[in-house]
Amino acid sequence: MQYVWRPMCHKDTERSSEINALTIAGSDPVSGAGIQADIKTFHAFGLYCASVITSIVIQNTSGVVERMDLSVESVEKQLNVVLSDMDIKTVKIGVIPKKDISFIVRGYIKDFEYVVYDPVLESKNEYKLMDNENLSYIKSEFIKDIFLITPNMREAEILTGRKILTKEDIKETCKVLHDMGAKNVLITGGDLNSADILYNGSKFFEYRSEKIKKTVHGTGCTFSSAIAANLAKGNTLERSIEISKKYITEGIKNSVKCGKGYEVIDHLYRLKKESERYCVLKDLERAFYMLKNENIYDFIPEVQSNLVFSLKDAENIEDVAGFPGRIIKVDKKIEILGFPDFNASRHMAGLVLTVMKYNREIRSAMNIKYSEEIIKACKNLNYTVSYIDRKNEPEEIRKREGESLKWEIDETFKKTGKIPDVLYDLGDIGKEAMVRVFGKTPEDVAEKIIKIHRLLEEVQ
Ligand code: PXL
Repeated sequence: MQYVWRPMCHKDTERSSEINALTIAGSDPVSGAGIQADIKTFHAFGLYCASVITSIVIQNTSGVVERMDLSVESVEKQLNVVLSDMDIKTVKIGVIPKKDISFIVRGYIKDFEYVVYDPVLESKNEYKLMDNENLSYIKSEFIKDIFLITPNMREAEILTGRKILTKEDIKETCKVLHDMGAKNVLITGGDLNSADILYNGSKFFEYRSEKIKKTVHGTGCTFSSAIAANLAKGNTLERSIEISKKYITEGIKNSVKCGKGYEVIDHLYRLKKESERYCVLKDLERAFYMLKNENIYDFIPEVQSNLVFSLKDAENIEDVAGFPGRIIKVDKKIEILGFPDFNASRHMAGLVLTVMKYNREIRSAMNIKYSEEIIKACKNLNYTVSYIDRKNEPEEIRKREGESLKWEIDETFKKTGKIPDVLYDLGDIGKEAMVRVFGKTPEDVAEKIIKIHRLLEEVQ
């Protein structure tokens, strides 16, 4: 099933325990892992996240240098004030450095619906984040109250004392952790290039994603928080892992180089992307009304027009928005048949994607009617204008639907070394002559077209 991003709106739920979550973990001052990662992740999925700190982990993107644990009293006081105030049934637990803290935490989470535990034992630079005495307590007692435990392979080895060399070893280790008391076990398989494996006491499930060759800070915490958030929203465990795997893969792909060491996952990438999509659609709508006010109906060609705008990191035509059904001419006016949307124009979207191969800043384009006067006006306005002769178009390009426009851009760039403001061709048998106006934004394109229109009106 296609995953559709849907942050939870508070109206979706009646119980406050479905909108609140808690993280009990260590603080990461560079905000990639720990408490900071957890808060961002829960919020990215539309939940409110309270945070109880167990330890201040002194670290930056290069690694941990020291651990300053909070006293058990301060952890208990934090739990007390938060849980006497907020209705919470979902918790994600990360770093618990000491046995006395584990003991107190255990008392508070007994009645929780979902306890997701990421057993953080050491940092990437092998700094210990849990005392040995606590490790024994976690293995013998703490694990019994856990709904889902999410160790990586190294952590699973330490918790069980078993060596993991094969996928079968991962499965056997899942069973051992389940026998130790965890209701569900998810061992992340990155270190062995394996899938992540979930064991629910009776069945195994495997989760794979495309491989991204980079080590990013904060992935473990973020993955387990995302799973907890999705459980709280009412998803099954299997679905929660599936959604979280996609979320984390996107976060890794778009990681941020914020310091000198490892890159950090972008926890809020989805929200940034959603707001960019909204702005792209709104910008198109605004530009359409600029053109409508100017009433450029006489610029609309026989095949009608479209105005498109692409997302910054567009990869395919689904990332380019335009007007469904095009911009049309009716009764000496321009009209649209629907509001701007993504994946609404194949030809013009393909054109802009090709343009962006050469210049990532030019993300918008519109096709208008060809006339000698329009081209003359463009030149008078000092626009850069390129002409392409479709007679030179190779037969194999001509035969393939949608390839001609891309060929025109490739040829233009080969010839001039740049993307012009305006590209025109004089058509061919069965192909109308056409002018395409390019710009950084739809407003930029609309302004260029409006200037042409005004100049022609002055002349008449
Ligand atoms: O990624 C594990 C982790 C979790 N939480 C905190 C950390 C680290 C790793 O360094 O510092 C607070």
